[in-house]
Amino acid sequence: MNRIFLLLTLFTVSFTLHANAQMNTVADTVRHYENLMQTTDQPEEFERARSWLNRYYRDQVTRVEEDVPVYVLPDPLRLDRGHRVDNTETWVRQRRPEILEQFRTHVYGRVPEFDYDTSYQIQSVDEHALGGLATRKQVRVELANRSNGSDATIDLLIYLPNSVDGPVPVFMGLNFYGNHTIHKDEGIILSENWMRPNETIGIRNNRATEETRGYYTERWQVEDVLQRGYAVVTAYAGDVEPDEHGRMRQGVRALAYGETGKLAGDEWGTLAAWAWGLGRMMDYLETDEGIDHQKVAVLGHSRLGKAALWAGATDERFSIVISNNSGCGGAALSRRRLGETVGVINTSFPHWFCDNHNEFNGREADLPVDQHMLLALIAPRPLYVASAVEDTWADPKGEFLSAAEASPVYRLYDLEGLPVTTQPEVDQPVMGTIGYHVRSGGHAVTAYDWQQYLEFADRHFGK
Ligand code: GTR
Repeated sequence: MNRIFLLLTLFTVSFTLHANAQMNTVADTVRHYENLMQTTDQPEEFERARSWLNRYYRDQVTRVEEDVPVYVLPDPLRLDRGHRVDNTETWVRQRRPEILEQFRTHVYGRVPEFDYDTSYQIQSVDEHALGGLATRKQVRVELANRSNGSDATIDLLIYLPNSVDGPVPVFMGLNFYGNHTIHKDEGIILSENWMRPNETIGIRNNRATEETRGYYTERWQVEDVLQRGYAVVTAYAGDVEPDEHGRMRQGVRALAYGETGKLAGDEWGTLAAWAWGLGRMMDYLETDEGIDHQKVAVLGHSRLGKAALWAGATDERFSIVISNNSGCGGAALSRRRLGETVGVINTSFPHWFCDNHNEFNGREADLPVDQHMLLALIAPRPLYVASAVEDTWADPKGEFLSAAEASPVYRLYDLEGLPVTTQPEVDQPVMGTIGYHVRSGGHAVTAYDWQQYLEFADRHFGK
């Protein structure tokens, strides 16, 4: 009997030791690779660390509600020192800047100080575009930093509705593969810039081909938007900065660092660069007499939805903010860890966030903020969050809850945030100062989504 007991004890002890040793090995490897990703200047080494970590974090991804951990969200209406925020003045002067600062330091990164000059080149104007429906303008925004010799250009495509005497309200957003993808219109200049590989849509050798013209017509609904009296303004996100790790110096971040300058851990990633670019597009709109720059709705899909939200949070000139299926790092609550997680996104797209954000890989609960606070930064301006039911990677429920949890900040302004407290049924939009719908179908922007955005903008722009 004693011997059996001894054997059992020995077995348990050795099993526990072995398991602990294994756990240590995994934890050590994670730490080692996390460190390597931040410090190495060897591309192969970086890639080895990145892909190992990416597999590691992907293995932990959950897809079901039952696996959502118990979590406590930070309170948008409580100052870091603990005092409750119960008026808009304290919100504007203290709490809002506190939250912005936390997002800058730990999530998107701050834009450093640098000087630059701006000029605008009108590249073409056609007053009879789209069969006379619109005036098409193409404008190049030129940005240059004389002190370090770097420059960047952003090519704007603008459609103004001919049926309305200006100035007109606007829907503005970045696109994934060039301005010419949003419509078949042959007058749109084909982008010559670097693009992410995408054979299916006709990107060859990292460049757009004619095949891609009009590929994303559904995502933009140009005719409908114009017929409703709105202008459409877009630019290729890759003009602002190419969407690939290591290409920072080919976009606007080069303006700050030139060829050699180094990025600090709390300085901007690509999402913040895109958001900054949206601000430069807005600068142009302020100079265009055809545009009502008090009525600019900024919108974006997916990664560009994340950028649109951060643009809306940091630049209060955007008067409506729309997030389409923005998911992790966008509207969805990070602490739910359903679908894409912080660890997965930082190792899939290591250039999107600031380097400090990596500290929260697998540690969402330690973030001083969550994404409902990003949405709250948009208050009191109208905000629309759209999900798609099959887009589980973006956690539709997490996007909804985030909008609901931003509502108390809207209520501080005596505004109805989101008019409901439980997630509406599929294809049942709700519209307060915050709007929300979960559309049937998957990760996309569809005519249905646009109908809601137009309706929402009509209401808030008083049309
Ligand atoms: C996915 C990424 C998402 C989302 C999406 C997109 O690969 O995991 O965060 O941004 O891309 O932009 O289409």
